Amino acid sequence: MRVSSFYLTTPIYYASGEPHIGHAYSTILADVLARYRRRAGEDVLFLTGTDEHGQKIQEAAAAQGLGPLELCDLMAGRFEEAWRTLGISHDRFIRTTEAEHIAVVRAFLERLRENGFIYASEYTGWYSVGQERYFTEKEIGPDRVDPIAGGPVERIREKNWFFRMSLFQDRLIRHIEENPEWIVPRTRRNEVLGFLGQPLEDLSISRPRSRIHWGIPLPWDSDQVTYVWVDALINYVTASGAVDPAASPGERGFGDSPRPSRWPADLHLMGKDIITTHAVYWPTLLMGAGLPLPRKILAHGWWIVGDTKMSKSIGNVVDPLDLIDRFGTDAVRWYLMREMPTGQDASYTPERFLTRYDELRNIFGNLVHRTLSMIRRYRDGVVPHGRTDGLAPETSDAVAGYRRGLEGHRLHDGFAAAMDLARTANGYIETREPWTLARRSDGAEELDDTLATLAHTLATLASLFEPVAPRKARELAHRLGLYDVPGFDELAATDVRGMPVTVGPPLFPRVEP
Ligand code: ME8
Repeated sequence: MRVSSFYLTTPIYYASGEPHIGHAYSTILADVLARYRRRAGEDVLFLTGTDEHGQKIQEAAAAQGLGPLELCDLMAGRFEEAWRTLGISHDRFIRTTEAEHIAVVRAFLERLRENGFIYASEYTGWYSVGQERYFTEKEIGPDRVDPIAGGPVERIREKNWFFRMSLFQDRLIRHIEENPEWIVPRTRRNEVLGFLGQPLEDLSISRPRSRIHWGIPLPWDSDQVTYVWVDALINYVTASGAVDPAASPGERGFGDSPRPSRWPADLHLMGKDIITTHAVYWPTLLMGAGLPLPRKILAHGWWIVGDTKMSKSIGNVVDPLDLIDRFGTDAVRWYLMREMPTGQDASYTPERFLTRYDELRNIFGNLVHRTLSMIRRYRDGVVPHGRTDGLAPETSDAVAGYRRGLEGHRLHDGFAAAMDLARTANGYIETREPWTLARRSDGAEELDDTLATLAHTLATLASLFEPVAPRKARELAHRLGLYDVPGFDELAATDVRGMPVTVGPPLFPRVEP
Protein backbone atom coordinates (compact mmCIF):
# COMPACT_ATOMS: atom_id res chain seq x y z
CA MET A 1 0.00 0.00 0.00
CA ARG A 2 1.36 3.43 -0.93
CA VAL A 3 1.33 5.81 2.00
CA SER A 4 0.32 9.30 0.91
CA SER A 5 2.66 12.06 1.96
CA PHE A 6 2.06 15.58 3.20
CA TYR A 7 4.61 18.40 3.32
CA LEU A 8 3.59 21.49 5.26
CA THR A 9 5.44 24.62 6.32
CA THR A 10 5.17 27.57 8.67
CA PRO A 11 6.81 30.91 7.95
CA ILE A 12 10.39 31.02 9.13
CA TYR A 13 10.38 33.67 11.82
CA TYR A 14 12.80 36.57 12.04
CA ALA A 15 15.59 35.77 14.43
CA SER A 16 15.56 39.41 15.53
CA GLY A 17 12.86 39.04 18.17
CA GLU A 18 11.48 36.67 20.78
CA PRO A 19 8.77 34.16 19.86
CA HIS A 20 5.33 35.43 20.84
CA ILE A 21 1.78 34.20 20.72
CA GLY A 22 1.37 35.13 17.02
CA HIS A 23 4.29 32.90 16.03
CA ALA A 24 2.98 30.27 18.41
CA TYR A 25 -0.40 30.38 16.70
CA SER A 26 0.96 29.67 13.20
CA THR A 27 3.22 26.96 14.50
CA ILE A 28 0.54 25.27 16.60
CA LEU A 29 -1.87 25.43 13.66
CA ALA A 30 0.72 23.64 11.54
CA ASP A 31 1.41 21.19 14.34
CA VAL A 32 -2.27 20.34 14.70
CA LEU A 33 -2.54 19.66 10.97
CA ALA A 34 0.69 17.63 11.00
CA ARG A 35 -0.53 15.52 13.90
CA TYR A 36 -3.93 15.10 12.30
CA ARG A 37 -2.37 13.90 9.05
CA ARG A 38 -0.07 11.50 10.89
CA ARG A 39 -3.04 10.10 12.78
CA ALA A 40 -4.72 9.56 9.44
CA GLY A 41 -1.70 7.48 8.44
CA GLU A 42 0.10 9.96 6.16
CA ASP A 43 3.84 10.39 5.89
CA VAL A 44 4.28 13.99 7.07
CA LEU A 45 7.15 16.44 6.65
CA PHE A 46 6.55 19.44 8.90
CA LEU A 47 9.01 22.31 8.46
CA THR A 48 9.60 25.41 10.55
CA GLY A 49 12.65 27.53 11.30
CA THR A 50 14.21 30.98 11.48
CA ASP A 51 14.87 33.72 8.93
CA GLU A 52 18.35 34.96 9.72
CA HIS A 53 19.61 37.37 7.08
CA GLY A 54 18.90 40.99 6.19
CA GLN A 55 18.96 44.48 7.49
CA LYS A 56 16.58 43.83 10.37
CA ILE A 57 18.83 41.15 11.87
CA GLN A 58 21.97 43.16 11.13
CA GLU A 59 20.55 46.17 12.98
CA ALA A 60 19.08 44.18 15.89
CA ALA A 61 22.43 42.47 16.46
CA ALA A 62 24.34 45.75 16.30
CA ALA A 63 21.93 47.31 18.79
CA GLN A 64 22.67 44.49 21.24
CA GLY A 65 26.40 44.58 20.63
CA LEU A 66 26.35 41.11 19.10
CA GLY A 67 27.53 39.71 15.80
CA PRO A 68 24.57 38.80 13.55
CA LEU A 69 25.25 35.08 13.76
CA GLU A 70 25.61 35.30 17.52
CA LEU A 71 22.16 36.86 17.75
CA CYS A 72 20.72 34.25 15.38
CA ASP A 73 22.21 31.36 17.35
CA LEU A 74 20.66 32.76 20.48
CA MET A 75 17.25 33.40 18.96
CA ALA A 76 17.03 30.17 16.97
CA GLY A 77 17.60 28.49 20.34
CA ARG A 78 14.76 30.50 21.84
CA PHE A 79 12.38 29.47 19.10
CA GLU A 80 13.38 25.83 19.37
CA GLU A 81 12.91 25.94 23.09
CA ALA A 82 9.49 27.58 22.77
CA TRP A 83 8.42 24.92 20.28
CA ARG A 84 9.60 22.16 22.58
CA THR A 85 7.60 23.66 25.43
CA LEU A 86 4.54 23.97 23.21
CA GLY A 87 4.78 20.35 22.10
CA ILE A 88 5.52 21.17 18.45
CA SER A 89 6.31 18.03 16.45
CA HIS A 90 8.20 19.56 13.51
CA ASP A 91 10.42 17.21 11.54
CA ARG A 92 12.92 19.87 10.54
CA PHE A 93 13.98 23.24 11.93
CA ILE A 94 15.72 25.15 9.17
CA ARG A 95 17.98 28.16 9.62
CA THR A 96 18.76 30.28 6.59
CA THR A 97 22.39 30.57 7.69
CA GLU A 98 22.88 26.81 7.15
CA ALA A 99 25.42 25.94 4.48
CA GLU A 100 22.96 23.71 2.65
CA HIS A 101 20.41 26.49 2.36
CA ILE A 102 22.98 29.03 1.22
CA ALA A 103 24.07 26.66 -1.54
CA VAL A 104 20.48 26.06 -2.66
CA VAL A 105 19.75 29.80 -2.77
CA ARG A 106 22.78 30.36 -4.97
CA ALA A 107 21.84 27.49 -7.27
CA PHE A 108 18.28 28.82 -7.49
CA LEU A 109 19.46 32.32 -8.41
CA GLU A 110 21.90 30.97 -10.97
CA ARG A 111 19.07 29.04 -12.53
CA LEU A 112 16.90 32.16 -12.77
CA ARG A 113 19.81 33.92 -14.44
CA GLU A 114 20.48 31.05 -16.89
CA ASN A 115 16.79 31.17 -17.77
CA GLY A 116 17.18 34.83 -18.72
CA PHE A 117 15.05 36.36 -15.96
CA ILE A 118 17.68 38.48 -14.18
CA TYR A 119 19.01 41.95 -15.02
CA ALA A 120 20.69 44.86 -13.19
CA SER A 121 19.18 48.29 -12.77
CA GLU A 122 19.12 51.39 -10.64
CA TYR A 123 16.39 51.30 -8.02
CA THR A 124 14.67 54.12 -6.25
CA GLY A 125 12.00 53.36 -3.71
CA TRP A 126 10.64 53.39 -0.17
CA TYR A 127 12.00 50.62 2.02
CA SER A 128 10.63 49.40 5.34
CA VAL A 129 13.21 47.60 7.46
CA GLY A 130 10.39 46.33 9.69
CA GLN A 131 8.77 44.44 6.80
CA GLU A 132 12.04 44.03 4.85
CA ARG A 133 10.44 45.19 1.62
CA TYR A 134 9.80 48.12 -0.66
CA PHE A 135 6.43 49.77 -0.83
CA THR A 136 5.00 51.99 -3.54
CA GLU A 137 4.27 55.66 -3.05
CA LYS A 138 0.59 54.78 -3.01
CA GLU A 139 1.01 52.08 -0.37
CA ILE A 140 2.90 54.30 2.08
CA GLY A 141 0.35 57.10 1.71
CA PRO A 142 0.83 60.75 2.63
CA ASP A 143 2.25 59.89 6.10
CA ARG A 144 4.97 57.75 4.56
CA VAL A 145 4.69 54.76 6.88
CA ASP A 146 4.75 51.06 6.13
CA PRO A 147 1.14 50.00 5.57
CA ILE A 148 1.41 46.79 7.65
CA ALA A 149 2.76 47.92 11.03
CA GLY A 150 2.87 51.66 10.55
CA GLY A 151 6.67 51.71 10.96
CA PRO A 152 9.09 54.07 9.23
CA VAL A 153 10.16 53.78 5.58
CA GLU A 154 13.37 55.10 4.08
CA ARG A 155 14.06 56.49 0.63
CA ILE A 156 16.66 54.35 -1.10
CA ARG A 157 18.46 54.76 -4.42
CA GLU A 158 20.95 52.09 -5.43
CA LYS A 159 21.96 49.40 -7.90
CA ASN A 160 19.94 46.18 -7.53
CA TRP A 161 19.58 43.03 -9.55
CA PHE A 162 16.02 42.34 -10.66
CA PHE A 163 13.90 39.29 -11.38
CA ARG A 164 11.50 39.69 -14.31
CA MET A 165 8.45 39.00 -12.16
CA SER A 166 6.26 41.01 -14.52
CA LEU A 167 6.60 38.32 -17.20
CA PHE A 168 4.70 35.87 -15.01
CA GLN A 169 1.72 38.02 -14.12
CA ASP A 170 -0.72 36.47 -16.61
CA ARG A 171 0.34 32.94 -15.82
CA LEU A 172 -0.11 33.57 -12.11
CA ILE A 173 -3.56 35.11 -12.56
CA ARG A 174 -4.59 32.13 -14.67
CA HIS A 175 -3.33 29.73 -12.03
CA ILE A 176 -5.31 31.47 -9.30
CA GLU A 177 -8.44 31.60 -11.41
CA GLU A 178 -8.22 27.97 -12.49
CA ASN A 179 -7.56 26.79 -8.93
CA PRO A 180 -10.13 28.52 -6.73
CA GLU A 181 -8.92 26.65 -3.63
CA TRP A 182 -5.25 27.44 -4.14
CA ILE A 183 -5.30 30.44 -1.82
CA VAL A 184 -7.58 30.09 1.20
CA PRO A 185 -9.60 31.70 2.62
CA ARG A 186 -11.41 33.33 -0.28
CA THR A 187 -10.95 36.88 1.07
CA ARG A 188 -7.19 36.46 0.77
CA ARG A 189 -7.53 35.06 -2.73
CA ASN A 190 -9.55 38.10 -3.75
CA GLU A 191 -6.98 40.36 -2.18
CA VAL A 192 -4.20 38.75 -4.23
CA LEU A 193 -6.25 38.97 -7.41
CA GLY A 194 -6.90 42.63 -6.59
CA PHE A 195 -3.16 43.21 -6.21
CA LEU A 196 -2.62 41.49 -9.57
CA GLY A 197 -5.15 43.84 -11.14
CA GLN A 198 -2.32 46.40 -11.29
CA PRO A 199 0.67 45.82 -13.56
CA LEU A 200 3.14 43.63 -11.69
CA GLU A 201 6.58 45.21 -11.33
CA ASP A 202 9.85 43.34 -11.49
CA LEU A 203 11.26 42.23 -8.16
CA SER A 204 14.50 43.59 -6.80
CA ILE A 205 16.39 40.51 -5.58
CA SER A 206 19.62 42.01 -4.24
CA ARG A 207 21.05 44.74 -2.05
CA PRO A 208 24.50 46.33 -2.24
CA ARG A 209 26.81 44.78 0.26
CA SER A 210 28.07 48.22 1.17
CA ARG A 211 24.69 48.87 2.81
CA ILE A 212 23.77 45.37 3.99
CA HIS A 213 26.54 42.92 4.56
CA TRP A 214 24.45 40.25 6.30
CA GLY A 215 23.14 38.17 3.43
CA ILE A 216 23.98 35.56 0.83
CA PRO A 217 26.29 36.99 -1.87
CA LEU A 218 24.96 36.64 -5.42
CA PRO A 219 26.87 33.92 -7.27
CA TRP A 220 27.77 36.31 -10.11
CA ASP A 221 28.22 39.60 -8.21
CA SER A 222 29.77 39.37 -4.77
CA ASP A 223 29.18 43.09 -4.18
CA GLN A 224 25.49 42.31 -3.82
CA VAL A 225 23.68 40.11 -1.31
CA THR A 226 20.41 38.29 -1.89
CA TYR A 227 17.25 40.13 -0.88
CA VAL A 228 16.17 38.50 2.37
CA TRP A 229 12.68 37.57 1.18
CA VAL A 230 14.04 35.68 -1.81
CA ASP A 231 16.55 33.95 0.46
CA ALA A 232 13.82 33.13 3.00
CA LEU A 233 11.17 31.79 0.60
CA ILE A 234 13.66 29.36 -0.92
CA ASN A 235 13.91 27.61 2.46
CA TYR A 236 10.82 25.63 1.51
CA VAL A 237 12.66 24.14 -1.44
CA THR A 238 15.89 23.59 0.50
CA ALA A 239 14.14 21.43 3.06
CA SER A 240 12.29 19.46 0.40
CA GLY A 241 15.48 18.10 -1.14
CA ALA A 242 14.34 19.13 -4.64
CA VAL A 243 17.57 20.93 -5.48
CA ASP A 244 21.04 19.44 -5.32
CA PRO A 245 23.47 22.36 -5.48
CA ALA A 246 26.45 20.01 -5.73
CA ALA A 247 25.25 18.50 -9.03
CA SER A 248 26.20 19.92 -12.42
CA PRO A 249 23.96 22.83 -13.46
CA GLY A 250 21.77 20.69 -15.74
CA GLU A 251 21.24 18.02 -13.06
CA ARG A 252 20.38 20.17 -10.08
CA GLY A 253 16.68 19.39 -10.16
CA PHE A 254 15.14 22.34 -11.99
CA GLY A 255 12.92 22.22 -15.05
CA ASP A 256 13.24 18.95 -16.95
CA SER A 257 15.47 17.21 -14.42
CA PRO A 258 13.30 16.96 -11.28
CA ARG A 259 14.80 15.05 -8.38
CA PRO A 260 12.74 12.72 -6.22
CA SER A 261 11.87 14.96 -3.28
CA ARG A 262 9.07 16.29 -1.07
CA TRP A 263 8.51 19.21 -3.43
CA PRO A 264 5.95 20.66 -4.11
CA ALA A 265 4.78 21.53 -0.62
CA ASP A 266 1.20 20.51 0.08
CA LEU A 267 0.54 23.49 2.30
CA HIS A 268 2.23 26.79 3.08
CA LEU A 269 0.77 28.31 6.23
CA MET A 270 1.28 31.95 7.21
CA GLY A 271 -0.36 35.07 8.57
CA LYS A 272 -2.16 37.42 6.21
CA ASP A 273 0.65 39.98 6.58
CA ILE A 274 2.85 37.93 4.27
CA ILE A 275 0.36 36.70 1.70
CA THR A 276 1.83 38.83 -1.12
CA THR A 277 5.32 37.43 -0.73
CA HIS A 278 3.92 33.87 -0.63
CA ALA A 279 1.24 34.14 -3.29
CA VAL A 280 3.00 36.48 -5.74
CA TYR A 281 6.78 36.59 -5.28
CA TRP A 282 7.16 32.92 -4.46
CA PRO A 283 5.11 31.30 -7.22
CA THR A 284 6.64 33.57 -9.88
CA LEU A 285 10.15 32.76 -8.63
CA LEU A 286 9.27 29.07 -8.84
CA MET A 287 7.95 29.53 -12.38
CA GLY A 288 11.18 31.29 -13.29
CA ALA A 289 13.28 28.45 -11.91
CA GLY A 290 11.10 25.75 -13.48
CA LEU A 291 9.75 24.20 -10.30
CA PRO A 292 6.13 23.26 -9.61
CA LEU A 293 4.00 25.54 -7.42
CA PRO A 294 2.95 24.62 -3.87
CA ARG A 295 -0.45 22.93 -3.73
CA LYS A 296 -2.09 25.27 -1.27
CA ILE A 297 -1.53 28.55 0.56
CA LEU A 298 -3.44 29.21 3.75
CA ALA A 299 -3.23 32.70 5.24
CA HIS A 300 -4.67 32.98 8.71
CA GLY A 301 -5.78 36.10 10.55
CA TRP A 302 -4.09 38.11 13.27
CA TRP A 303 -4.27 37.97 16.99
CA ILE A 304 -5.09 41.47 17.95
CA VAL A 305 -5.16 43.30 21.24
CA GLY A 306 -7.94 45.86 21.37
CA ASP A 307 -8.01 46.73 17.68
CA THR A 308 -4.34 46.61 16.78
CA LYS A 309 -2.24 43.68 15.60
CA MET A 310 -0.15 42.13 18.28
CA SER A 311 3.39 42.87 17.26
CA LYS A 312 6.80 43.27 18.69
CA SER A 313 7.28 46.74 17.25
CA ILE A 314 4.01 47.88 18.83
CA GLY A 315 5.01 46.30 22.15
CA ASN A 316 1.66 44.68 22.99
CA VAL A 317 2.62 41.02 22.70
CA VAL A 318 1.36 38.28 24.95
CA ASP A 319 4.00 35.78 25.94
CA PRO A 320 2.51 32.29 25.56
CA LEU A 321 5.05 30.95 28.01
CA ASP A 322 3.51 32.95 30.85
CA LEU A 323 0.17 31.27 30.21
CA ILE A 324 1.76 27.85 29.95
CA ASP A 325 3.28 28.11 33.39
CA ARG A 326 -0.15 28.46 34.91
CA PHE A 327 -2.48 26.53 32.63
CA GLY A 328 -0.26 24.04 30.83
CA THR A 329 0.63 23.74 27.18
CA ASP A 330 -2.48 21.99 25.98
CA ALA A 331 -4.76 24.66 27.40
CA VAL A 332 -2.89 27.34 25.44
CA ARG A 333 -3.04 25.25 22.28
CA TRP A 334 -6.75 24.66 22.82
CA TYR A 335 -7.48 28.34 23.34
CA LEU A 336 -5.61 29.40 20.20
CA MET A 337 -7.19 26.78 17.96
CA ARG A 338 -10.70 26.90 19.35
CA GLU A 339 -11.03 30.65 19.75
CA MET A 340 -9.83 31.93 16.37
CA PRO A 341 -12.04 31.02 13.40
CA THR A 342 -9.29 29.84 11.04
CA GLY A 343 -8.58 32.67 8.61
CA GLN A 344 -10.18 35.48 10.58
CA ASP A 345 -8.77 37.84 13.19
CA ALA A 346 -9.39 37.23 16.86
CA SER A 347 -8.83 39.32 19.89
CA TYR A 348 -6.78 37.98 22.76
CA THR A 349 -8.41 38.62 26.12
CA PRO A 350 -7.70 36.97 29.48
CA GLU A 351 -11.47 36.54 30.00
CA ARG A 352 -11.89 34.51 26.80
CA PHE A 353 -8.85 32.49 27.71
CA LEU A 354 -10.47 31.55 31.00
CA THR A 355 -13.77 30.74 29.30
CA ARG A 356 -12.01 28.33 26.98
CA TYR A 357 -10.09 26.81 29.85
CA ASP A 358 -13.32 26.27 31.77
CA GLU A 359 -14.76 24.51 28.75
CA LEU A 360 -11.86 22.05 28.82
CA ARG A 361 -12.11 21.62 32.55
CA ASN A 362 -15.89 21.47 33.02
CA ILE A 363 -16.85 19.48 29.94
CA PHE A 364 -13.96 17.32 28.80
CA GLY A 365 -12.05 17.07 32.08
CA ASN A 366 -15.21 16.49 34.05
CA LEU A 367 -16.38 13.72 31.73
CA VAL A 368 -13.06 11.95 32.11
CA HIS A 369 -13.11 12.26 35.88
CA ARG A 370 -16.70 11.14 36.30
CA THR A 371 -16.34 8.17 33.98
CA LEU A 372 -13.13 6.88 35.48
CA SER A 373 -14.39 7.40 39.04
CA MET A 374 -17.59 5.46 38.34
CA ILE A 375 -15.63 2.60 36.80
CA ARG A 376 -13.55 2.52 39.96
CA ARG A 377 -16.51 2.73 42.29
CA TYR A 378 -18.92 0.38 40.55
CA ARG A 379 -16.65 -2.03 38.72
CA ASP A 380 -13.45 -2.21 40.75
CA GLY A 381 -11.58 -0.04 38.27
CA VAL A 382 -11.99 -2.37 35.29
CA VAL A 383 -14.00 -1.38 32.21
CA PRO A 384 -16.93 -3.82 32.15
CA HIS A 385 -17.74 -6.08 29.19
CA GLY A 386 -20.93 -4.23 28.26
CA ARG A 387 -22.06 -2.90 24.89
CA THR A 388 -20.00 0.07 23.68
CA ASP A 389 -22.42 1.45 21.14
CA GLY A 390 -24.66 3.56 23.39
CA LEU A 391 -23.44 6.76 21.67
CA ALA A 392 -22.64 5.29 18.25
CA PRO A 393 -24.65 7.71 16.05
CA GLU A 394 -23.49 10.76 18.05
CA THR A 395 -19.89 9.57 17.83
CA SER A 396 -19.93 9.01 14.10
CA ASP A 397 -21.52 12.43 13.56
CA ALA A 398 -18.88 14.04 15.75
CA VAL A 399 -16.03 12.28 13.98
CA ALA A 400 -17.42 13.29 10.58
CA GLY A 401 -17.81 16.93 11.69
CA TYR A 402 -14.36 16.88 13.16
CA ARG A 403 -12.75 15.53 10.00
CA ARG A 404 -14.66 17.99 7.83
CA GLY A 405 -13.38 20.81 10.04
CA LEU A 406 -9.76 19.74 10.00
CA GLU A 407 -9.66 18.89 6.32
CA GLY A 408 -11.57 22.01 5.30
CA HIS A 409 -9.22 24.28 7.32
CA ARG A 410 -11.93 25.18 9.80
CA LEU A 411 -10.18 23.90 12.87
CA HIS A 412 -12.39 25.77 15.30
CA ASP A 413 -15.41 23.88 13.91
CA GLY A 414 -13.59 20.57 14.01
CA PHE A 415 -12.67 20.98 17.66
CA ALA A 416 -16.12 22.27 18.52
CA ALA A 417 -17.45 18.96 17.18
CA ALA A 418 -15.05 17.07 19.46
CA MET A 419 -16.12 19.13 22.46
CA ASP A 420 -19.77 18.56 21.56
CA LEU A 421 -19.21 14.84 21.78
CA ALA A 422 -17.86 15.28 25.32
CA ARG A 423 -20.89 17.42 26.14
CA THR A 424 -23.22 14.76 24.73
CA ALA A 425 -21.48 12.09 26.80
CA ASN A 426 -22.01 14.17 29.93
CA GLY A 427 -25.69 14.35 29.02
CA TYR A 428 -25.70 10.58 28.57
CA ILE A 429 -24.47 10.17 32.14
CA GLU A 430 -27.33 12.38 33.35
CA THR A 431 -29.98 10.38 31.51
CA ARG A 432 -28.59 6.93 32.31
CA GLU A 433 -27.98 7.76 36.00
CA PRO A 434 -25.34 5.10 36.68
CA TRP A 435 -25.68 5.79 40.43
CA THR A 436 -29.33 4.69 40.25
CA LEU A 437 -28.48 1.65 38.12
CA ALA A 438 -25.88 0.63 40.70
CA ARG A 439 -28.55 0.53 43.40
CA ARG A 440 -31.09 -1.37 41.37
CA SER A 441 -31.03 -5.16 41.62
CA ASP A 442 -31.75 -5.43 37.86
CA GLY A 443 -29.42 -2.59 36.83
CA ALA A 444 -26.14 -4.49 36.36
CA GLU A 445 -26.30 -5.07 32.63
CA GLU A 446 -27.41 -1.55 31.87
CA LEU A 447 -24.65 -0.20 34.07
CA ASP A 448 -22.08 -2.32 32.20
CA ASP A 449 -23.35 -0.94 28.89
CA THR A 450 -23.27 2.63 30.17
CA LEU A 451 -19.74 2.44 31.54
CA ALA A 452 -18.39 0.55 28.53
CA THR A 453 -19.97 3.11 26.21
CA LEU A 454 -18.46 5.98 28.18
CA ALA A 455 -15.01 4.39 28.27
CA HIS A 456 -15.17 3.79 24.53
CA THR A 457 -16.19 7.42 24.02
CA LEU A 458 -13.17 8.52 26.04
CA ALA A 459 -10.90 6.52 23.74
CA THR A 460 -12.48 8.29 20.77
CA LEU A 461 -12.07 11.66 22.44
CA ALA A 462 -8.41 10.94 23.15
CA SER A 463 -7.95 10.41 19.43
CA LEU A 464 -9.88 13.55 18.43
CA PHE A 465 -8.12 15.74 20.99
CA GLU A 466 -4.62 14.44 20.32
CA PRO A 467 -3.74 16.93 17.55
CA VAL A 468 -4.64 19.91 19.74
CA ALA A 469 -3.95 18.57 23.23
CA PRO A 470 -1.33 15.86 22.69
CA ARG A 471 -0.13 15.56 26.28
CA LYS A 472 -3.58 15.34 27.84
CA ALA A 473 -4.74 12.92 25.15
CA ARG A 474 -1.82 10.61 25.85
CA GLU A 475 -2.46 10.88 29.57
CA LEU A 476 -6.08 9.95 28.99
CA ALA A 477 -5.12 6.96 26.84
CA HIS A 478 -2.81 5.73 29.61
CA ARG A 479 -5.53 6.12 32.22
CA LEU A 480 -7.75 3.95 30.05
CA GLY A 481 -5.07 1.29 30.08
CA LEU A 482 -4.11 1.91 26.43
CA TYR A 483 -0.51 1.98 25.39
CA ASP A 484 -1.05 5.01 23.13
CA VAL A 485 -3.74 7.19 21.60
CA PRO A 486 -5.52 5.20 18.88
CA GLY A 487 -5.22 6.43 15.26
CA PHE A 488 -8.46 7.19 13.40
CA ASP A 489 -8.30 3.88 11.55
CA GLU A 490 -7.68 2.00 14.77
CA LEU A 491 -10.68 3.40 16.62
CA ALA A 492 -13.18 0.84 15.41
CA ALA A 493 -10.88 -1.97 16.54
CA THR A 494 -9.95 -0.34 19.86
CA ASP A 495 -11.54 -2.26 22.72
CA VAL A 496 -11.08 -0.86 26.18
CA ARG A 497 -13.26 -3.48 27.88
CA GLY A 498 -11.39 -5.43 30.51
CA MET A 499 -8.81 -2.64 30.84
CA PRO A 500 -7.81 -1.50 34.31
CA VAL A 501 -8.29 2.27 34.53
CA THR A 502 -6.56 4.90 36.65
CA VAL A 503 -8.58 7.80 37.99
CA GLY A 504 -5.72 10.18 38.80
CA PRO A 505 -5.94 13.92 39.45
CA PRO A 506 -8.17 16.11 37.25
CA LEU A 507 -6.83 16.40 33.69
CA PHE A 508 -7.39 20.16 33.84
CA PRO A 509 -7.03 21.34 37.41
CA ARG A 510 -8.68 24.41 38.84
CA VAL A 511 -6.42 27.44 38.46
CA GLU A 512 -6.85 30.25 40.94
CA PRO A 513 -7.45 33.52 39.10
O1 ME8 B 1 7.42 37.72 8.34
N1 ME8 B 1 -1.24 37.08 14.85
O2 ME8 B 1 8.64 36.70 10.01
P1 ME8 B 1 7.94 37.23 11.34
C1 ME8 B 1 -1.11 35.95 14.15
N2 ME8 B 1 10.56 36.11 8.34
N3 ME8 B 1 0.06 35.55 13.61
C2 ME8 B 1 1.13 36.32 13.80
C3 ME8 B 1 1.07 37.52 14.53
C4 ME8 B 1 -0.20 37.89 15.08
N4 ME8 B 1 -0.37 38.98 15.80
N5 ME8 B 1 2.29 38.07 14.56
C5 ME8 B 1 3.11 37.22 13.86
C6 ME8 B 1 8.37 37.06 8.72
N6 ME8 B 1 2.41 36.16 13.41
C7 ME8 B 1 9.33 36.44 7.72
C8 ME8 B 1 8.68 35.22 7.10
S1 ME8 B 1 8.67 33.13 5.43
C9 ME8 B 1 9.53 32.64 4.09
C10 ME8 B 1 9.49 34.55 6.03
C11 ME8 B 1 2.94 35.01 12.65
O3 ME8 B 1 8.84 36.81 12.45
C12 ME8 B 1 2.26 34.91 11.28
O4 ME8 B 1 2.46 33.62 10.78
O5 ME8 B 1 7.57 38.64 11.21
C13 ME8 B 1 3.08 35.88 10.48
O6 ME8 B 1 2.93 35.65 9.09
C14 ME8 B 1 4.47 35.53 10.97
O7 ME8 B 1 4.30 35.27 12.37
C15 ME8 B 1 5.47 36.66 10.75
O8 ME8 B 1 6.65 36.32 11.43
